[in-house]
Amino acid sequence: MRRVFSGIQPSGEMHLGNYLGAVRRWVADQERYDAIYCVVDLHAMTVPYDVAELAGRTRELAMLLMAAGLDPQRCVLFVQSHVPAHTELTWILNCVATVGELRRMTQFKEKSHGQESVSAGLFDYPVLMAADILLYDTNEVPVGEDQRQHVELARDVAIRFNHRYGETLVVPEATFPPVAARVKDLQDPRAKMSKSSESPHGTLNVLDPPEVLTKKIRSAVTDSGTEVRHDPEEKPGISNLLDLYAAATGTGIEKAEAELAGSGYGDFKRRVADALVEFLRPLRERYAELAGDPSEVSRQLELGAVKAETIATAVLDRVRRVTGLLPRHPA
Ligand code: ATP
Ligand code: LTN
Repeated sequence: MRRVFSGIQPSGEMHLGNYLGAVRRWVADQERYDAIYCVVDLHAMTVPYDVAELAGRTRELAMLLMAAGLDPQRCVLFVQSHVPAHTELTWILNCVATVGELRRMTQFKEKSHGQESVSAGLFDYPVLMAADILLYDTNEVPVGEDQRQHVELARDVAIRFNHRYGETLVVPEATFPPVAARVKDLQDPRAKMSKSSESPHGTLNVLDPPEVLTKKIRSAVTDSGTEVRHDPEEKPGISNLLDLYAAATGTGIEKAEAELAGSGYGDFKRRVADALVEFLRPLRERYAELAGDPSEVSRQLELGAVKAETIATAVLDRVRRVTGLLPRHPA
C-alpha cells in the first residue's frame, strides 16, 4: 500500500478552511493508504509563541483531528516532538541541503520580511519538514498549494542524498486538493479563510458554538443584487456561502443553487448557518467526549508515537549506516 504523510501546525484554532481543504481528505485517505499524520509542534516554535499554550494547543489539535474522524486504529497519529528521530534526521539533512536553496523559500522570505530578529529554526523549517516526510519512506504528501515549494525541496534533498550515499531514501511526491476546495474569508471573500485573518468574524472555527457560527454567517459580506447565484467573479460572497452549504449538505453546487435560488439573502444565510451547525455537530460532540477523557487521548498519542518511532528508527538506522557514522554497538 502507498504511504501518505502530512503534518499540521498547532498554531491557532482549526477553521473550516483547514477542515474542508485538508483534514477531510486525510480522513478519507486513511481508508486507501497507509496513512501517517503528525501534529508538528517543533515547527510551531520557529516563530515567537506562547510557552504556556503550546502543549495545550498540541493536545487540542490532536483531539480535533480525532474528532474529525482520524482513527488511531486506522492511521498513525502522533506528536512530532515525541519522536526524536525527526530532529536527528534534520541534522543529517542539514548537511545535504544548501543555504542557497533555503534562501529561495518563499515562506521564509514572507515570514522573515521586516522582522528584527529571525530564528535559525525559521530558516531551517523546510529541512525539518523534509525530515518529517523522508523518515517514513513516504510516497505522497497531501498539502495546500503554499507548501509545494517545501515538498519540492524534500524531493531535491532526497535525490541528492541518494546520489551521494546510494539509494536510501524514498523520493516523495506532493498532491494537492482541487482548487474548488479553497474556502474564502466571510468578510473578504476574495481572500482565503485563514487563522491569521484580520477580522475574527471572517473565519469560522470548527469548534465555534452554534450561535457564534450563525452570527458570523449573518454578518458575512454579500454582494449587490438580491439573487442567490453561484458566480465567483461577480458574486464572491454568495458563491462562498453556496460552496459552504454544498460542502455541509454533501450536495453539488448546482443542486445547492437550485434549492436556495428563490430565497432572499436573510433566509439564505439562515439556511447556510443551520446546515453548517448540523454538519459540525458530530465533531463538536466527539471533541467534548475526548476532552472529558484526557488519559485516553494521552494513551492514543503514546500508541501513535510508538508506531511512528518503529518506522522512523528503521529509516534512521539505514541513514546512519550509509553516512558513515560509527555504530554505538559493534555489529
Ligand atoms: P495561516 O493563516 O497561518 O496561513 P492557515 O489557516 O492557512 O494558516 P495552515 O496551518 O497553513 O492553515 O494549513 C493547514 C492546511 O489547511 C493546509 O493543507 C492548507 O492548504 C489548508 N487550508 C488552509 N486554509 C484553507 C482554506 N481557506 N481553504 C482550503 N484549505 C485551506
Ligand atoms: N509546513 C506545513 C506543515 C508540515 C508538513 C510536514 C506538511 C510540517 N511537516 C510534513 C506535510 C508534510 C504547513 O504549514 N502546512
